[in-house]
Amino acid sequence: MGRVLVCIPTYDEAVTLPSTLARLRAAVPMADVLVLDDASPDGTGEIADRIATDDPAVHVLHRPGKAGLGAAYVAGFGWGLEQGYDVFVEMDADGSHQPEELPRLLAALRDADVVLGSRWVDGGEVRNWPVSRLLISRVGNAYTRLALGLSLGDATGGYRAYRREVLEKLSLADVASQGYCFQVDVVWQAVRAGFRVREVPITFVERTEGYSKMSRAIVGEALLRVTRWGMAARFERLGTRR
Ligand SMILES: Nc1nc2c(ncn2[C@@H]2O[C@H](COP(=O)(O)OP(=O)(O)O)[C@@H](O)[C@H]2O)c(=O)[nH]1
Ligand SMILES: [Mg+2]
Repeated sequence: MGRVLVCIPTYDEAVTLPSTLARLRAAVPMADVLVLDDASPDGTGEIADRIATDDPAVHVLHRPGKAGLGAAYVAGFGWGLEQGYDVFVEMDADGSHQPEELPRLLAALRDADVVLGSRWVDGGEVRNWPVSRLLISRVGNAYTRLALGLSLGDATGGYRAYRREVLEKLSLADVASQGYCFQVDVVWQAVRAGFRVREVPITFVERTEGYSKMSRAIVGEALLRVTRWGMAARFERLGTRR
């Protein structure tokens, strides 16, 4: 398996991060952690620094300001590639992605290059989401399947594992997506590059503390970009048929 780096983007997660880190270190002690903090006003960065002082497996990357999940991950992957990690994990700080499920994701990486923790395959589940969030996720995924021709249940989820080779091959610097369509962006690139993508069911548990950074702008960005990628792919196919 090699060296594993779990990347955790944070913005105002002072309340949720400590318990997530503790659970993660207990569930998968062999994995290192990189917290990607966008100068959270609530002091998440300092809390992460304090935890890192006591635990050499925990690292913190401080970024100058809120720039979206995608930019934080790109920076984190770059750091990890430089440090020579073999496997990269994406995980939210708020406890929605249960660290106890990570061993199953990592095991699935044995015969895959990308493993998606999936809410929308058999055995997958979402706890405590209002109908509005369930609808956004289900409709968003259905639209993504239709527009891009992807046969994935959950292309928008953010609990994942990648082999190093995937992140090396993809042009991460070209990933312009800021919000959650970063997730679609990366898996779409990975599929087109011929990597093996596998889904494993997860139970997503909505946070009980802190607040969601999901916004209309984030959904709008995803809709726009997915539509554009889908149309570009269709034109490409038309072009090669001629
Ligand atoms: N570094 C960074 N992290 C972010 C940003 N936006 C969201 N996050 C983190 O991304 C994860 C998922 O965000 P969350 O608000 O829980 O979204 P939700 O689960 O879709 O409601 C959490 O760990 C957030 O702290 C951002 O702009 N920068
Ligand atoms: Mg959340």
